[in-house]
Amino acid sequence: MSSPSPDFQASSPADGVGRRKSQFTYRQLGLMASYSTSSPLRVIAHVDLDAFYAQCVGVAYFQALDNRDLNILTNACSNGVQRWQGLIAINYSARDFGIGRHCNVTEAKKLCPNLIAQHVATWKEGDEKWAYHDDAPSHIGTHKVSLDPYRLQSRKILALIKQSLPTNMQKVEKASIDEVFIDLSAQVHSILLHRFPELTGPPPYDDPTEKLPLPPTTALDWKADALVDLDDAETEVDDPDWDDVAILIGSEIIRNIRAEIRQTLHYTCSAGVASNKMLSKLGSGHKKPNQQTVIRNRAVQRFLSDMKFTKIRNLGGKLGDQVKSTFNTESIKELLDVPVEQLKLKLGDDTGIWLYDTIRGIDSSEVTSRTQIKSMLSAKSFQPSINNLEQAVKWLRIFTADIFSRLIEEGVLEHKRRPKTIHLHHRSAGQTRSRSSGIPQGKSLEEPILFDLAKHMMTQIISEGRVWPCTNLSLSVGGFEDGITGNMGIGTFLLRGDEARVSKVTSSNSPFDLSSHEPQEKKRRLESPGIQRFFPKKETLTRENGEGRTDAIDLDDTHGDVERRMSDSRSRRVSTTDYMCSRCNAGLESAEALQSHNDWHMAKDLQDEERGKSTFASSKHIVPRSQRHATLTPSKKPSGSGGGGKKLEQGQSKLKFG
Ligand code: DCP
Ligand code: CA
Repeated sequence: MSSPSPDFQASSPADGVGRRKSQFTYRQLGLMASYSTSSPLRVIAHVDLDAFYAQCVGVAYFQALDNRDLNILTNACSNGVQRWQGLIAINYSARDFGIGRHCNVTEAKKLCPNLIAQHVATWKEGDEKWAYHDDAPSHIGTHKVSLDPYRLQSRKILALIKQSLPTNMQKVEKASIDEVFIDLSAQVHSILLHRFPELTGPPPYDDPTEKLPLPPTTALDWKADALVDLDDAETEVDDPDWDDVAILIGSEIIRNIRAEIRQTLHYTCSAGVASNKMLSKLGSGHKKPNQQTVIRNRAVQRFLSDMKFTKIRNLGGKLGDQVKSTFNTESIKELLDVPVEQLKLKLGDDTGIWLYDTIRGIDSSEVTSRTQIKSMLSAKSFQPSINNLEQAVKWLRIFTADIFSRLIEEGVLEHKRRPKTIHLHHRSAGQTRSRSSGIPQGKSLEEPILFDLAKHMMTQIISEGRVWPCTNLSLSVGGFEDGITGNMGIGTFLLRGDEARVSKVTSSNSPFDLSSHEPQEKKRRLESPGIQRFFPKKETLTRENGEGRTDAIDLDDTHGDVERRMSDSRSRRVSTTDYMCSRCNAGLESAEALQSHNDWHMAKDLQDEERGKSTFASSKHIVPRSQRHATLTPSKKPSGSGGGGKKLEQGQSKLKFG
């Protein structure tokens, strides 16, 4: 063992002797390397593309070398992307004219006559490929939005972000089509050790709970980052500690990544760098466009207290409304005065504690790289309704093309992942009929296979009679399998020939119907008014109903969809047969149904686990409260050590210490 540096020897025996120490321990530093959510030194970034669809249009023009529209790219020109008559993306130049998502195209053009409004790409009824159709805005009945062009750009950006990170440190979570979270902790940890060799040695007395030495005398140069002020903007009474240095390194990494995205792919984005996901997301939206905001731990209270809690993830919807009406305020500052007991009383224990932590900037949810899709859905509500098989088949062609292009993204052509089941839901006169089928597994999956299965299921539904007019059709695939799972080759999952054929199922026992087989206890949980009901369910679906947002992750609609399927099936109980689920004793009518049912359990477990992690992690008190306060409340260290007591500039750029 190498002997501790003289500095450590001087300071170890008793605090206060010799040089002051960091508030962080060797153990906490080490935890960064394993992305532990309990390290107070975590560095998390959120990157969000500015006016994303509008930039996609600019970049597309740029790539087509249309000089007129080079202006769009440089933001010198006002542009927006419309979906039917509404605007869904508006570049920042157009926003200067007061144009926002609340405007329709006519209103926007009044505000800015030179606005270039491009309609999103659409599938036209019967077409096999999406395209840009000038007449789409007035043909909502015969067109369906395609997100393919934006997904393609999104993929390129995500790939570039990953490439910019060390190969073994790519903890990146795609949060939506244009935003990602990146856990930079391990990379920052390795840079810290490289730049500050004094951190590499074993802790004094080999005790990992020993405090680190303070960072050396240096000035933290925050460059052009927007740095959130402290309570008293003119003073920085505390010396920088390793959390400040860690966040500074994180912001350097992010600045480089943003520059790379700009240079290589021509997109601007904004970012937030902080110690957790919630804060980093608030940071990326703080100053836009093309800026990054750093929220140091010491600035968290100030940053949050000026804010409305409805801006926080998961507090924008129903839960936010309930909190607002219960406590008669939208202000975080005012809500900070409400005792935790009161929050628990009014909102339930879990929600109360979660809220108490959240408004104090505490969030130990993990950045999860697992972006494994569990199901894909393509749907359309018809206004006016459709009335015959020919029309339905035209839409099924579009749905299969839409789903297949997403399957390609999932690596279906390279046999990385593929779905095992396909499901069709048909709605008429308030009644939903469903059919499911296994997807033949032995050979390469191709689009016509899905199309044929979809048509076959449609014909079966039609044979029941009374199916027109149809108000909604939706096609989905599920039961995804990796090419290789553990020791099991893909052969393990091959369906026998007869299993692959279309099987008739009733609505109530469709494997896609989350409610039909679910254990009573789980069903109760879904229906119970706990915190979960406020949060969107994370499935990857695309649904279009002529209103609202269409996105790769269309959360609210997914929720609605599950709810709808639950209530649809309540009235039709399953008649059970020979195949019994060992987990919940549900009876299934066939081996395939049982397998799909087991898939459902697995998917549900993963979903529960994922939701549990993201929403409840903080409420489980993973970080001891005492430690949280150490992180979040700048300790007023005695003056006389380092730069204590002096008036210092924002961000400590003039600090001298050590
Ligand atoms: N989108 C949509 N419908 C909505 C909102 C957004 O289809 N109601 C699409 C268009 C957006 C993209 O999703 O370009 C990303 O959404 P953001 O909320 O991130 O908004 P922007 O990227 O357009 O703007 P900002 O710069 O504010 O992030
Ligand atoms: Ca965005």
